[in-house]
Amino acid sequence: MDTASPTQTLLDGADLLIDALKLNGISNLYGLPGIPITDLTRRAQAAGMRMISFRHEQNAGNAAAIAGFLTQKPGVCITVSAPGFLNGLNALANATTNCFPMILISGSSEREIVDLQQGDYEEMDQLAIAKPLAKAAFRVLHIEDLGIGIARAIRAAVSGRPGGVYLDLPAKLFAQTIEADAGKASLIKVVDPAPRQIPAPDAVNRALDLLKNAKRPLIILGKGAAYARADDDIRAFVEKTGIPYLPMSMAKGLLPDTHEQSAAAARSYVLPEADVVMLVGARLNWLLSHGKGKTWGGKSSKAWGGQKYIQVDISPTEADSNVRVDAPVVGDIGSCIAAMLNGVNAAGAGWPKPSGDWLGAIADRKGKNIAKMGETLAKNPTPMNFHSALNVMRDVIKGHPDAMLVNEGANALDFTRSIVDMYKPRKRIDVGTWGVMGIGMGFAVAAAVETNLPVIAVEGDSAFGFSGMEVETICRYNLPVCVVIFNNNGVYKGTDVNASGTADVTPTVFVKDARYEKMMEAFGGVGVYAKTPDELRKAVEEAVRSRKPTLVNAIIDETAGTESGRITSLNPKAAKK
Ligand code: FYN
Ligand code: ADP
Repeated sequence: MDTASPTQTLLDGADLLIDALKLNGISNLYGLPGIPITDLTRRAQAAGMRMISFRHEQNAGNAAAIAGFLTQKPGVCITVSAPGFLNGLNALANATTNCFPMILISGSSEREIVDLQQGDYEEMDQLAIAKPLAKAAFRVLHIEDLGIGIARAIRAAVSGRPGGVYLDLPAKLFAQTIEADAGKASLIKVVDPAPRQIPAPDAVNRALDLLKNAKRPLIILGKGAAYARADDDIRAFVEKTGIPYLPMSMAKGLLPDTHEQSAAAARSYVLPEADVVMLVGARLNWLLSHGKGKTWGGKSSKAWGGQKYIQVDISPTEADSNVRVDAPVVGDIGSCIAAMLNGVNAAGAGWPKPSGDWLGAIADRKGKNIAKMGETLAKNPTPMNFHSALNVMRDVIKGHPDAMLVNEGANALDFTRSIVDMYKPRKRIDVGTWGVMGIGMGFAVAAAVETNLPVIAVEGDSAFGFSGMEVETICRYNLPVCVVIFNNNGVYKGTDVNASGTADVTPTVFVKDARYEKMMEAFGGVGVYAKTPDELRKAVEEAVRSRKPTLVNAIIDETAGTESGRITSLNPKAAKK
């Protein structure tokens, strides 16, 4: 900050950017300092913002993205130019794919030199590269436009279908100055950044009619429903209609997984049998087999199963993306569910409950699956397998339903999803729409920073490797994060052999009996080597109690695990010769 005259103060680009973010209620930044944003990160901290500094931009970006999901405010990630920007871009693309509101702000090199390709320091046309991977992308060249740039970025990130926004800030901008009064006057406090979008009454009635006449209705709740924070109305709608529901992974806990209407344990029964399916903030993408094929009772892999669909979504173009949607309800989930609930309430006792046959058949299938799971969980093999270790994690989360659960891996992901019940909304955060590995430590840091609740990250040993260096970040900020690594010595499992006869191990195998817990000890946290369920339980309980950064190296049978977990069919092998 310079003094232009005794009466007028000058603000520079960094000052104004910080003021613009703070004016809009953004108080946390995730990023990594370097040219040209080093001073910005220091000054943001000095100005009262929480600047969480990472070891790699991808992890900072993932942190910002999940902060957006957890708060409904855009999570902001700040990076240096070209390589730092590209590292953050992975997270931005993932945020866009998952509908998480996020803003990636990257410093960039001198426009005149970049555009003439004259070989500037970290030269790259970042705006052009970000565009196809972001919901929107903007560049600010003049300090007078910074307020507008931030306002546009915020609106683009959180309005309608949320997503990732890129904001390009050339280095020169940070040094530009403006008189303080003019600078302040140029800022915008965004009014109503995510306006409600009220569904049309005829669309609501069409959907209610379809649901009312269904014989075997099913509701599928997705992470859009979790994001929308319409928890009470969603629960009331499910309970008043009596319709069974299936939670997608990050919608687990929106209603407690132990709810009697949950059909999660009868998934492969309800999908093909349902006649009307109501999707709430869930897309009919690969995770739902595109609404087609054997999963849905179709006669071939591309065949429609005959279900009719209601789709509640904020994006008008989502309907019909995979199969015909008979009743699209376009609007924000809070307004849509409130309108539909009004219809159900108005019908009162006239609202038809699903038939006893349908509910009975689901209960039957559920009962069998849960009993089978109970038997598997009761076993106590040596070494531990995924089930005996997850039996512990299931108890821990039951005892601490407010704890945040981060989850990534292949088997470590798939088994955790079906074994560990969630009891409250937005407590489970995971690999999402892309099934991406590497979200773990970034999500864990942001979950701790944004909620101040204990965080437990259940990680496959391979998945952990993508962001493992951030255990230093966890220790540096003394965050209440307990990382539990399910260590079976490799990707999927640790027993593959190199068929070529050379000295290298096979690509899926890691160093045997790696001592991951020492990584946490190296930075002052607690490391635990756990070979039994008792040791695992004690370590995680203690971590939750003490809130000390902890890493538990949970030793799993290296023969446990299947290739690609439950999505083996997506990992084709060449036909055997
Ligand atoms: C579920 N199940 C249960 C329970 N909950 N049984 C008993 N008790 C409980 N509480 C049953 C459920 O009915 C299924 O059995 C089975 O457990 C698995 O349930 P899940 O996980 O809901 O279903 P499924 O088929 O795995 O779901 C498909 C999917 C899912 C695509 C939505 O696999 C998924 O989210 N995958 C993401 C994978 C990913 O992103 N991986 C990262 C890349 S790994 P049945 O009904 O008998 O089928 C790189 O290699
Ligand atoms: P899942 O992976 O859990 O099935 P998806 O990411 O596929 O969830 O789907 C989320 C859907 O939710 C997207 O289609 C998105 O447009 C929608 N969505 C996100 N936020 C809202 C909201 N506030 N209101 C309505 N729809 C929303």
